[in-house]
Amino acid sequence: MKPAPVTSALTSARTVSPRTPDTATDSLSGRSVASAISPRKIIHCDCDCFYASVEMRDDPSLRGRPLAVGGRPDSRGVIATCNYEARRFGIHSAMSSALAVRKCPDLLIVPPAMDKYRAASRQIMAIYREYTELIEPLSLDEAYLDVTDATHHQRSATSIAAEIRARVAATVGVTVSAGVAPNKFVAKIASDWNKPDGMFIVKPHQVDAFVAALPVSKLFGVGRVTAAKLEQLGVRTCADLRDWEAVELHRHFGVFGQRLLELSRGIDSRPVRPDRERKSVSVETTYPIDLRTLADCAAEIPTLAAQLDGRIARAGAAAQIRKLFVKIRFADFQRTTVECMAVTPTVPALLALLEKGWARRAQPARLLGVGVRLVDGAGDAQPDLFAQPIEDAPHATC
Ligand code: DCP
Ligand code: MG
Repeated sequence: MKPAPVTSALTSARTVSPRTPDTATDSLSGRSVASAISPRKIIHCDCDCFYASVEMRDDPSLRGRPLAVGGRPDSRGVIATCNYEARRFGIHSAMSSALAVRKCPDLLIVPPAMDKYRAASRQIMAIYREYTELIEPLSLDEAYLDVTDATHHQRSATSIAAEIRARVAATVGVTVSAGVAPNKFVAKIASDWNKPDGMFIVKPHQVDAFVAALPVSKLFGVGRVTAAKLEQLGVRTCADLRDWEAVELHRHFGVFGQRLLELSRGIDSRPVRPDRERKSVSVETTYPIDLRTLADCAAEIPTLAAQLDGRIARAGAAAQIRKLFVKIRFADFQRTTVECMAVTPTVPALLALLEKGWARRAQPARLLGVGVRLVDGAGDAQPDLFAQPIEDAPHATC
């Protein structure tokens, strides 16, 4: 659902009040005091059907026809991604290749060539670095850029984003979609708005109206469970959420209630965290109802393992795994982590770790996480942002 046209500047006051969220980022991002009191300029860049774009670049005969990158349909292969022609048939990442071929018998599936994708990613990140040091890669094909203090193009983030898109297309041969906004959460949604090969700008005075029309499921940290709970409460859009009292939201969602309220008003003070070495990739879920038994926990492992596989693939980190771990937070908030040496996060290995961890307290669990630790110095200096839980992220800190 697209938001209503953004027409009024009257709505801006709550969202972009001069000092509120951005001052919090000051010490973390090292930004000047002057820039901290005006809205930030964040660009979220995300390549279009990244692996498939690289393949089409290298073999133009693949263009204009349904193409996927992934495993073979006859050996339980999975689709890593597909081009937009293939998406018209309902094909998407993580679908089994066998099903994809049933949906589109003309689909051509090529095997992944990670080295090529890593090389393209390095080139793209190098272009970003010409505009700002404040770059936070989220995966091989996705990054936040804080260009608040960038001096290019008379400080126009829109022009910077346009130039970056043109340069990546010309130099690397793939298209990047971009979102420009005063914070990460809005920039990320904006980059998806005109995909593929598009750009969407949300100016500070437009944030309030833009966010009001968004479904709550778009909010950072709102996964299926929270979205369903909100739906039960009659909350579908951010505008619906704004009608709620903080105390009521707290009653239903704990500390995440406050976060929900902020996000529904377009407030997101998370700084863009520049390159840190990526040390692990993980996913975790906080359950709305505690998992009472070991069997209940075990039943969740295949889902978590599948999510983890997707994250590892997106991070291009499969070759760098050295350990697996399972994290459990029990009903009494005590946390335990069990790990073992391994190079593949298989379900049986994760189940064995779960059993060990569970035995330490043997009481209901409110959160489960699974992850992999990577070899030291691995990757392209990308951060541990995959540690961000897939479902209901902020719950994990309650
Ligand atoms: N990837 C993967 N397995 C998944 C999801 C993604 O291997 N379950 C890989 C292939 C993608 C790349 O990560 O090309 C980037 O992931 P995105 O989610 O950004 O998807 P795309 O770039 O392919 O498509 P979009 O145009 O929607 O961004
Ligand atoms: Mg992408």
